[in-house]
Amino acid sequence: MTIDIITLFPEAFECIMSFGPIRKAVESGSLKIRFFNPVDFAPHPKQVDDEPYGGGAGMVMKPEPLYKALQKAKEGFSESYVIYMSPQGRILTQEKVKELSGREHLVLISGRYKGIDERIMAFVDEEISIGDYVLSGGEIPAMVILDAVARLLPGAMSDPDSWRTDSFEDGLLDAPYYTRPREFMGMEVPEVLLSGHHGKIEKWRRYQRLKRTLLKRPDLLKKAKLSEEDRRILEEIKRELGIEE
Ligand code: 4GX
Repeated sequence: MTIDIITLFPEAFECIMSFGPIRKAVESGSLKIRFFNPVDFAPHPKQVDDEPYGGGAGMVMKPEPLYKALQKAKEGFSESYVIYMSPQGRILTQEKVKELSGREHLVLISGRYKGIDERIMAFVDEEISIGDYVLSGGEIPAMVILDAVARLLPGAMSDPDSWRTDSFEDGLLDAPYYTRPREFMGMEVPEVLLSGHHGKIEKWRRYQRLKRTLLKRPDLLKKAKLSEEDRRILEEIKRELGIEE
């Protein structure tokens, strides 16, 4: 797939492209990343922002350079999906990341200042937010999408099966992990993990995932894919913890 990023600061992406799954996805040929800087599409004197009509503090990104950058990015693609990174969008979820990873061409618009001229929204398919806080630009949100999408592409992960156990894959948080040494600062690794009994280990992990999700992110349980057995275990955990409903 191709991910195009429209930004005034393409250099900001260098560091995350230089290591890890993004680099691997690019090197293996499953991902192509390109940058389009609105400055390169602005006539002399290369002005990309201007004062808002109606007055008020802050600047707004002018529509023409953005539009031209967008048209250039879309050249040669029959189907492009254009995303504007903005706190007004729906909050990014793993489900959305998966959907995006199946597309042929994404264009991510990273705005600065107060935002972009509203008329550019006519060319945007979706607004996506990475959370309810205010950043100084859409670059970090675009990097978040880049990272989350790239790691799902073939060739991005050294262990391609690893995503199967990711948190959110079935709507639950992940189980706790332990590695060597067996004893650390007086704390032991749970016995079951050393038993070599795969059935028991899977059962323990499922139990831990359900318990963690209940305690740390109970909101996720409403949408999680739960079996009858899961629901029975959850009731048991609630009884153990004395949680009433
Ligand atoms: N998740 N920002 C966008 C410009 C802006 C300002 C107002 C629309 C309206 C953000 C986030 C985010 C900072 C990117 C402001 N756009 N983007 N930028 N949180 O905070 O995605």
